[in-house]
Amino acid sequence: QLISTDYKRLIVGLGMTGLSAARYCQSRGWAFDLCDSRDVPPGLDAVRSEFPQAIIYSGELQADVLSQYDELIVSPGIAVSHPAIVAARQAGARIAGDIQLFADACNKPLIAITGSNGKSTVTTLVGELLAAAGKRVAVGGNIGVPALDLLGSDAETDIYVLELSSFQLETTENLAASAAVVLNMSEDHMDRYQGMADYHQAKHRIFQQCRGVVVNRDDALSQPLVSDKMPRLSFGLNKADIGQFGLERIDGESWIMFGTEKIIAASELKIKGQHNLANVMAALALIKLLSVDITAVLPALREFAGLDHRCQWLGNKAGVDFYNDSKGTNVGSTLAALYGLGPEIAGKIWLLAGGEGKGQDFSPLASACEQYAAEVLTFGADAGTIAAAVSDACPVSQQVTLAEAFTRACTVAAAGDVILLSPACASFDQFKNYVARGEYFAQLVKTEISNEVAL
Ligand code: UMA
Ligand code: ADP
Repeated sequence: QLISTDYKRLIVGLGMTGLSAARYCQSRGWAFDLCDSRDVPPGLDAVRSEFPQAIIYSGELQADVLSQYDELIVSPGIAVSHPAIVAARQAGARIAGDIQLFADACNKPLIAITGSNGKSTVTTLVGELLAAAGKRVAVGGNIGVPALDLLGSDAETDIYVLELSSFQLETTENLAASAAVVLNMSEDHMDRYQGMADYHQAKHRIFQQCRGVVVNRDDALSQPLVSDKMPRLSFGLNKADIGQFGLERIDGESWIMFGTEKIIAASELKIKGQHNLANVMAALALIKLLSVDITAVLPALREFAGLDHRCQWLGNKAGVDFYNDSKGTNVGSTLAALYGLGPEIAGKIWLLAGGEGKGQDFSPLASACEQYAAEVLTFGADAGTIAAAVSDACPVSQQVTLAEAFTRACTVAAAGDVILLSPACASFDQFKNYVARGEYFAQLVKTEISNEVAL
């Protein structure tokens, strides 16, 4: 890259992404400064000693400061619509993100995955299937390891797999993925977007300069505007055409098919629910686009047990099953949990939902709750909003905390029922993150179950 030595870079945000970008720039010998909108960014002293040459600005982002720079490397937790960032852009600064820096440097095949739900499941599964096919694979992005950190072991990597959020895509101009997918689209992050069109536009940046696409036939909003000549594989919960993935019932069994070829029966998989069949097909399609032999990875597919906090079975007490779906942070994921579990159980679901609603419309929950929920027990900041959206469809009990909602559910659930935490909300009003919320719930369940043993 021919860039003048006085090209001025500012890394905006001192979270995981900002620090990985700083380390990356440092490793390349590029000068940079740092800033964070918090008065006291986390780990400030350590940052100061790791990057002694950088100016560090903290506190509310200032237009006059940001506008002095040629390039801003903006972290996903900061909206690019922030007035100071808009001013810098108008003053001529390039607005990039860590994923753009990664794309600029990456010269290996890249599988890029976004969508409203299922990203982490599909990303992990793709990683495991590629490893089973003998590929040296590096997995990261929104799933947890910043993309730039993966480049450290580039020499030992055959394929990169990135989970990408809409926030990361907003600051990415030309990803040039070998295979890219928008798994599905439903409302999320409406506190950061003007509406679905805006959110859709951010997600679809994943297809910029891509060389192959995977398409969800059941979701028009997932379908890319790319040339008909682009290599393309589709998946859907219906019968597949030749050369596509789909589902078929054969002798009473649901099968994942590739055209007319049987690939794997749903009963052979450890992960359950229709949404997970879609996830499996998406993963198979992504690796097939990279010419990986899918029959070779079927043993690994059978072994894949899914991730914690996603419709995870925790145990049973007196015929009541407990499920932790703390990663169900939007309406679409909670619907997947209700439609996934509802038809499989003898009784009804006691749904624990609530937290920070991110400006979502909760009304799509009503008909699934009417069909499958005994009661919706709401808690947290948006307890009232959710209650109002579903109260015409099913009984509702509004609580303050998750523990209170759980205690009530335990007293009223009967054998054959399920107690499900699938909040449809972010956790930040009452927990550090969805993991902390899920672990807290798992502890409540553990205590409840061990009480029975003690009796
Ligand atoms: N923050 C400020 N001021 C700043 C910088 C950050 O207030 O100047 C706040 C943000 O508002 C946010 C927090 O600090 O609440 C973290 O923001 P960040 O951009 O520094 O985040 P990172 O630590 O770099 O983590 C990010 C992703 N986080 C977000 O997009 C908010 C992580 O995804 C991701 O794993 C990581 O990069 C590595 O790529 C987490 C996430 O919640 C899991 N993602 C959202 C989601 O999945 O719904 C999009
Ligand atoms: P993401 O990384 O997009 O948040 P995860 O795989 O972590 O996706 O799953 C998040 C939530 O979405 C969980 O509640 C999970 O059960 C649900 N989910 C997973 N796959 C799908 C899908 N294809 N459609 C709808 N919901 C899904």
